[in-house]
Formats: sequence, structure tokens, C-alpha cells
Amino acid sequence: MKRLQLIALSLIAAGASTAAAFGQTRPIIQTKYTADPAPMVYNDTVFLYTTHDENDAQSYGFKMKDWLLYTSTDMVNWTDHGAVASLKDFKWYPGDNGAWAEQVVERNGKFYMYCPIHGHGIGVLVADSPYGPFKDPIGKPLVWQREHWDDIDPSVFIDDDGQAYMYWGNPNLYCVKLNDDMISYSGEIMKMPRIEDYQEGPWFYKRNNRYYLAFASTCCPEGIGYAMSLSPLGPWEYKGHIMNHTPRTRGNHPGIIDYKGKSYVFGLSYDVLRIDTPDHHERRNVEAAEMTYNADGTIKETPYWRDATLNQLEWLDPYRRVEGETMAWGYGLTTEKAADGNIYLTGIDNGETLTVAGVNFGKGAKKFTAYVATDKTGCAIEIHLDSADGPLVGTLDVAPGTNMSDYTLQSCKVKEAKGIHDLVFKFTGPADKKDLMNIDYWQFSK
Ligand code: FUB
Repeated sequence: MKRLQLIALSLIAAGASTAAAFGQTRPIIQTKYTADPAPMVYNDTVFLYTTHDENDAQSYGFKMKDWLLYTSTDMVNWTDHGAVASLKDFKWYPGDNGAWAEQVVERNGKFYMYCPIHGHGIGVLVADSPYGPFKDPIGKPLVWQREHWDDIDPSVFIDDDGQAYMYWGNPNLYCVKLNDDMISYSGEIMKMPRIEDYQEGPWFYKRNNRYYLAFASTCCPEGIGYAMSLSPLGPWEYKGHIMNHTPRTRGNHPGIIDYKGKSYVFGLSYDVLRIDTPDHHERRNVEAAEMTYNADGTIKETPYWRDATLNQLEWLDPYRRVEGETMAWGYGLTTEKAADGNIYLTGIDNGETLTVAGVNFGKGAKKFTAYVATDKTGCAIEIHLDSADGPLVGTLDVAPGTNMSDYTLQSCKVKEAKGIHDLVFKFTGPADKKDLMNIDYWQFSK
């Protein structure tokens, strides 16, 4: 049993509601190594753009080629949309590493992704949809100060008067005023006075007429610090920690949003890597926690991710189509984007589980249907409530097709699935078999 699953199960045993128990499992993404969260609220949904540490990234030195997208409407179950942009989108960059911390902002129905390429400045991509495709409109870096390697971690904010600003930099902090087109700037690059404890990863925003600059605080280990100002260009007054430095994570990197009446800080840890090994590798995972403000606008310090609060905002409706790649916890599983852009749940090995938190079955489900593919005999999806050892309410024996892309709709009966539960799919098949099946989507019916 995996360590974080045990923590969730012990919370259930201690009497917490099942959904709240799984709501405490972190990091929020486990199927890929992700870092540098850049959340954006659009159309009532959280669009969480992240960087992507490759599975074979080594001890020190990042291996990063593309930028990923996840979405959620409840902050606990996240849907994987795969890579939405990559270094290949910048024709002027010949390398295959350096896709560092991006941010996406919306202006007049277009979505601008600001992408640092380590050592080669900051590029910009634009799309008509938050899902992409993103294209390079200028064919060169938006900024590149060739005399140093400070140009990383852009953060863009559009003020109420329409003026957009881009902050960035490690270890120095820079700012430019972006033009209305969001792909060029006016005036000189401003090098800002040093802010106490600043390292990198600025996150610039405004709330109740106060400007905030959150940042990864001095390495290493990094925490999350912040400064406030009454003007978008400072002076910035250091206000303290949002999360204190802790050896529990070597790095950190903030992204902050208000969503459905709550405030959230995102960051990163190495806690998925630590399930596998105590050794250090640059393989990180995105985290999130609820964050609160004091009456004077200052921010209350948040404990380390695992000790912080992240509750599910609404129950998941199982009577609509749910993508296989939607989950609260799926350690060990993988996802893949097919040529048609569709994402599939893959890498399903015997005994692995997927948890969807806080599912509202209402008066009861009668049937489970999945769009599933396998070329092996003897594979099944066991449907459990609350935990992998919780009540078994149905079993879908998956009929084999000709290959792992031969998807068919397959169904089974369901009994006693009523009310609100965490839903756990346990995948079974011939012992020691890997890649048992692939899943596109699933749905219950009444
Ligand atoms: O992910 C690569 C770099 O690590 C980011 O640009 C920094 O903020 C740090 O998280």
C-alpha cells in the first residue's frame, strides 16, 4: 500500500468523512512529475498550467521539454489535458531542454502563455482557447538579457486600467510594461530593488486595491514569501512567509487564485518522488492549499502542504461522462495523448487503483459503463466505495479486443452505490501483467 494512501485511510479510520479524507491526499497530481503551477480561473474552472519534469531527470539539473494543463471545478479531482505547448513551438530555439516556469493570462478572448527557456530569454505563445493550440506570434524571445541567465519565471498581470505588467527573474527581479497586444513591451526593462528573502518565481496580482508579489523565497530550501505595495511598480514591502522554508521540500514556486469564495496557494514538493526513493532527483509535483487573508490584507502563514487544508468544493456527478484521466489520486498510473488530441488513462498494472473523491451517487447507481480497450484476457475493473478495501459494488470484466486501442463500451451491474463516497477503481488481471487496459471515459446510470 502506498504511503499517502495509508494516510488517507487512517483519516477515514479516525472518523473523517471519506471525501474529506481523500481531499487531504497530496500532491494534487501524481501521474506525471509536474512543477511551477500557474493557475488561471476562467469560465468557473481552474486551468492549472504546469511545467513537466521528465521521469528520468537526475539529481541536479532539470529535464523539461513541455508545458501541461490540468483542470478542476472542485480543487481535489483534476482532469489531465496533457501537454498544450512545448519547446518545439519556439522555432528560434534549437534545444530540447529548458521549458521552465510559464504563466497563461487571458485578454480579450485570447490566451497568452509566457514561457521562459532557460538561458534563452522569455517567449510568448498565443491561443484562441485555454486548451490551445498555442502558437508563437513573434518568432523571437519577448525579452532576453543575454549578459546573464536571470530571465526566468514570468508573471503577468493586467491592472484595472488595462496596463499589463510582466515581472520575472532569479536572483534579480525585473519588470516591463506590456503593450495592449500582450506580445511586445514599451519602455526599458526595469531592474527592481531587492525584496528581502526573494529568490525566484514571482507571482504578481492585485486584491482589494493592494498589489501582491509572492515568490519562492531564498534557496535552499525554498519557502513562499510575499511583499505588498499600493502601486504596481512598488515600492514593495516584504511581509513574511506564506509558507516557511522547510527541508520537506527543496524547491517551491507560488501560484495564487481566488476561486468559489476561497483563496488558494499552489506550489510544489518532492513528495511523489519520495514514495519511490529517498534520493534526490529533480522530479517534483504540484501542490495546493487553502490560504486566508487577514483584515489588513496580509496573508496568514500556511503549514507545509501535507499539513494544510484542501477541501473538495463540490461533489462529482457520476451520471455524466467522466474522463478516465480525472482523479484525486492515481499514483502509478499514466496518461497519454493520442494523435487525435484525446487523453487516455494508461499504464494500468495489476492491483493499481484510481480514486475519484467525493462522488454523489444520490439514491443509487444501477449500472457502470466504461469506454475501455484491452488485448488481454482476464482483466477487470473492481468498483469499490471509500477505499480499495471498501465495499465492492460492481465488477466490470473487460472483454478483450484486437489491440490496446480497440475501445468498446462495456457495462456491468452496480449494487448499493448510494449517497456520497470516494470511488475507487481497482484494476485486476493476470498476476504481474502490466498495461492491463486503457480507459477513455466512464459513466454510471440510475
Ligand atoms: O522549474 C524550473 C525552475 O525551477 C523554475 O523556473 C524555478 O522557479 C524553479 O521552480
